[in-house]
Amino acid sequence: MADFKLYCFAESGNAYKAALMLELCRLDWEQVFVDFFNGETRAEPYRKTVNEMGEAPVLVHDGKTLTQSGVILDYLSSLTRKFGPKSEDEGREIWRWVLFDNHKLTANLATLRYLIQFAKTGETPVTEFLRGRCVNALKIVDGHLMQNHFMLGKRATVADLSMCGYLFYGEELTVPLDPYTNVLNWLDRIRALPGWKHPYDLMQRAYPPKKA
Ligand SMILES: N[C@@H](CCC(=O)N[C@@H](CS)C(=O)NCC(=O)O)C(=O)O
Repeated sequence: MADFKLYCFAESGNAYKAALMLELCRLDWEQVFVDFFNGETRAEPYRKTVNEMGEAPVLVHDGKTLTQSGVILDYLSSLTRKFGPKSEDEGREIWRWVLFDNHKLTANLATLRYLIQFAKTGETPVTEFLRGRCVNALKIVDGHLMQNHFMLGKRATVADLSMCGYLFYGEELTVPLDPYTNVLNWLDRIRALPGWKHPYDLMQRAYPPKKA
């Protein structure tokens, strides 16, 4: 049995954040497939026995169950001493970007992609609104990266691993990334980290859902 178990599925950029960290740290991990598109995370057994919040990712290690990708990244960086802060100030700077990511970047990118790619809503006032929010967040990240190779400067940290979570899904996002050249260059730098893999090469896909 692997040391780390990650409840995940390949379409989840949130799960990817954790899977990428496990991979970059060369940890011994295995996937527990979450059948998201058949409603597994919303069903009672998952909420009762895996995650009361009804979400993936969930990391199980050493008798502990951790949820929320930011917390999982923080846990793994403390454990491995990789991609973590070198000082308290850096620690706060990492959390500042992880929170921005969860609230402004991932939240909007993930919801927009879900509606268009998986729920097949087509363009609606809601998708237009979400795309505007994505663009605002991307402009902020692009501006920050004008002066910095990674979010905290010269070194990749879990802030980068959190923030890149959805950006490798490319055209599925339906938000063209071409205007954000600093973001594109930063994604290239993340892609160049030893051990980097695309989400679809790291985890099993849940879409299209097999009939339950
Ligand atoms: N803030 C959470 C977000 C997790 C999240 O929203 N996960 C999605 C998959 S990407 C999920 O499991 N959603 C379940 C649902 O909406 O029923 C994190 O960073 O882990």
